[in-house]
Amino acid sequence: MTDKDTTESDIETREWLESLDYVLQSQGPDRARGLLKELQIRAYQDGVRFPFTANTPYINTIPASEETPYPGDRKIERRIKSIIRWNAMAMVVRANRIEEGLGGHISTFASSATLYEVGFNHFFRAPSDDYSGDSLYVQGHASPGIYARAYLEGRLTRDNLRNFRRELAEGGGVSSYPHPRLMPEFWQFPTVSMGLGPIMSIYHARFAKYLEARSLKPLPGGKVWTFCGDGEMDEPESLGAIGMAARENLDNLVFVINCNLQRLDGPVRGNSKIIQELEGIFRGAGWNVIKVIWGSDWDPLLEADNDGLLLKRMEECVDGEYQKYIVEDGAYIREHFFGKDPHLLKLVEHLSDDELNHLHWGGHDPEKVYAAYNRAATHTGSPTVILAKTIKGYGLGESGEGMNITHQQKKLNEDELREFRSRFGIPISDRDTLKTPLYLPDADSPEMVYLHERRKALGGYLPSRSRDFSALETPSDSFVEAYSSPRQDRAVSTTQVFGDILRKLLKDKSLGRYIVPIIPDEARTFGLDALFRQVGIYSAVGQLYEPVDADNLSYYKESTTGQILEEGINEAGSVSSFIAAGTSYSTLGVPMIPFYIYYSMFGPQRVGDLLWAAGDMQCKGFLLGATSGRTTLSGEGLQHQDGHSHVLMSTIPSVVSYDPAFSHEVAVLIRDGIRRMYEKRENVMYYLTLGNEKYPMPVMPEGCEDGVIKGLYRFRRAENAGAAHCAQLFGSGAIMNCVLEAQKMLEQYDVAADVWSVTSYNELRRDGLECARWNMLHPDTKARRPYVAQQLAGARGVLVAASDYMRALPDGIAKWMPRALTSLGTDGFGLSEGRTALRNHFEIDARFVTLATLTALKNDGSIGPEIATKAIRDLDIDPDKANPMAV
Ligand SMILES: Cc1ncc(C[n+]2csc(CCOP(=O)(O)OP(=O)(O)O)c2C)c(N)n1
Ligand SMILES: [Mg+2]
Repeated sequence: MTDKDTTESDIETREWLESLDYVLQSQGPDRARGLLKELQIRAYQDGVRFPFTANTPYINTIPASEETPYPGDRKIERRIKSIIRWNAMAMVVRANRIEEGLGGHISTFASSATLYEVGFNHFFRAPSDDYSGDSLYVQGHASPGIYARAYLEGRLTRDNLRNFRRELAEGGGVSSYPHPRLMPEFWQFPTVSMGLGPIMSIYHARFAKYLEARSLKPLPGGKVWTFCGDGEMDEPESLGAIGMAARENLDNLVFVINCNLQRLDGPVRGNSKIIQELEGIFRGAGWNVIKVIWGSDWDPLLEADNDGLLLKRMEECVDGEYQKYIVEDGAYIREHFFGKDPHLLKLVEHLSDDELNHLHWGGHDPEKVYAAYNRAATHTGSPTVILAKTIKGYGLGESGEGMNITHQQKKLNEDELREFRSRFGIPISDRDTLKTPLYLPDADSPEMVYLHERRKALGGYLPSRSRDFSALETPSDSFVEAYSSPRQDRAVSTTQVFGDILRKLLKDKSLGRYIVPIIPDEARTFGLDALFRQVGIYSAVGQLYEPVDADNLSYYKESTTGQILEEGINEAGSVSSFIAAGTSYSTLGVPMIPFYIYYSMFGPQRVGDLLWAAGDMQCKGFLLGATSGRTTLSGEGLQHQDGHSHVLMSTIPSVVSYDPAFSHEVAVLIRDGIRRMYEKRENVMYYLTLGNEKYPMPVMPEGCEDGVIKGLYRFRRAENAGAAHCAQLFGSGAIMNCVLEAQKMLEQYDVAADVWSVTSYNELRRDGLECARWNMLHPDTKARRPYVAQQLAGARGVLVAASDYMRALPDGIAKWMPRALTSLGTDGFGLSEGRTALRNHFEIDARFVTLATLTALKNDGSIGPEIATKAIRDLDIDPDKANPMAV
């Protein structure tokens, strides 16, 4: 190309742009859009192909001309924000002076102070008599800023802030991050495990719509505001459900992504631009995207950018360069950013280096942030994401602002403290500054008056968590009676029993409407497809088609008032729904009872962190691990056979877990769960494993309810009480049948064995640990006896336990047993085989229970080794068989 060509194409470009300007000015954006579309079609017809882009130019989505005037007092708001900035910084610095390594973060809130403050002053509405209240998912590491505001509001004390990260200190402290379990009247949502806030908030917003559709939401409204980090968006959970949010038109949801371009180690996307990348992803998913990139002082420059050179420069710079402009001075910005083109240099020749250095980014400009929030708050039809460009460590001075180390910065030196103080105008003397005191303006100062007025106008203070809800009624005794004497000629599985119970509960006059069945595309596997017709599957749009199985009794019925949440193949989403339902007693003002039924293998080992967050959130509800048991689920193999979910569940303190064997046990436990969680209002979750092996269910032994709940009861005494030897056998889940069979086999070896049903090793262990602790702390009083020890006090003979789970479970209570315990279990990887072969492989069938019992008798000298050897022969056990634990 010659110079002449360049000039000609420049002129041509300008002419086209001027035409566009003319159309825009004279006929408005709709006409301009139509014209561009026409052009695009014509070009396409003529063979011009456009590369795919979901992006808009790298400028603010809302042009300055469309901004609404700022309704607040900018000056006072800046003062309030500055004081909050100072106190947030001071609490972290002080904590680390008291105890080195106590941690805390300064730079996250420093970058997002404006994002929060505009919200607190103008948008975040608290619950009131006629409004459900907004939900705030705060970036976990920004907690000091939220505490600092609550301090000004008088909701936290000076001591609370001084004891940041020292919750046990005198006067009470505050937790490191948002933890509803630790601060149950303050925090609602635990967000610090990155990625969980975004996905939980999406399902929370959807659950609010679900409750509305079912006319169960007590109050209207309630926006969900989710603050996340740009680095956090790399978590698969952060983006994993955004398609669902768009599909469900969640216009009650606003994501605010704090794009400070940095994460912990360095830049989020040094070589490209995170805002553009996220814009493409969210627009592609159907979200309303609002970019807040440039502050107001860039407006005149963009206005004067007639030839688009500034925009071109903005587009070509990568985040690594933008980060560099933060740490360098104005001269550097002039040379490296504007210096690329003489026209650009001319554009800023009226600005001093200092002014160039202080050109703001959008996320630090209240007017730009306000415009974005205002549009998000009024937008309908889809969720909104605001991508706000900010500076990590804003205001922390040279060693903090924009530096790669800033995330970890917990200390400021003397100069930095003074600079921070002066920059934000905190009225503290030079000498006092070094002590980093918390600063509280007088109660009647304009700042304090304004701050309270604004919150009053918005209904009260946030974040704030409610604990209250009206208790639900526990089902009556007849609920269990229905399962106490089942038909003996019919074999059923515990999954079927559960299905029956669920159907009954859904029909229950008082409880029915509060039940939320949640299924990740496995209803047919669990025989629950009849529920589709009975209560319908929730869909925001109902059913726009005639289902192929419309003639069937249990056809696939979708409905706007459907009760089932059918989440598709999505355990993370399903657990998030479970959390939304199980915490709605607090977050949405109505106690809902989720029953989340799933393949037990894809429980805690797949979504353990979300379940941990559920515990933190004081979630209630029932988790049903179906097709459980490493040998009970036959054929499926290594990646399906769960022999350890009870071990994993035992790590979550608020989970109460059971491995029931019989129908009466399932009924007793579900009734007890409703009683504890919804009548007594305990914030625990129930975990029940369910099997798919069918067998006739026995008659409920009289008086066993207490034992079922505590974890153990004698199910069947030996019929050969006068035998030479004794044993106590313990069984759980489907393996109870193997144990009962062994009881019979042992008769041939002159052993009288009692059989116990162990519904929960975890509960027995919890009780044992509690007794041991109490006894340690009260040596001079009568020692408490663990329940298991009490029950086995008079029991004679050797002790043998077998379950479809790892030996760690029975071994966990062995020390409270009267004698040594032999445990059988399913340690090792699974394999695909039939049930019988699997139980032989894992050495837990009736033959092995028999052999283990005889071995224990041999070990205590009751019988000779020849009897065990004979049993090996009688029972056709291969002593050289493969070791299931070998890898
Ligand atoms: C699941 C998980 N992994 C790692 C961390 C540790 N971590 C805490 S903050 C952080 C960086 C956060 O960066 P970003 O999301 O960009 O937030 P910013 O502080 O920059 O606003 C990391 C890696 C965590 N909290 N959670
Ligand atoms: Mg970041």
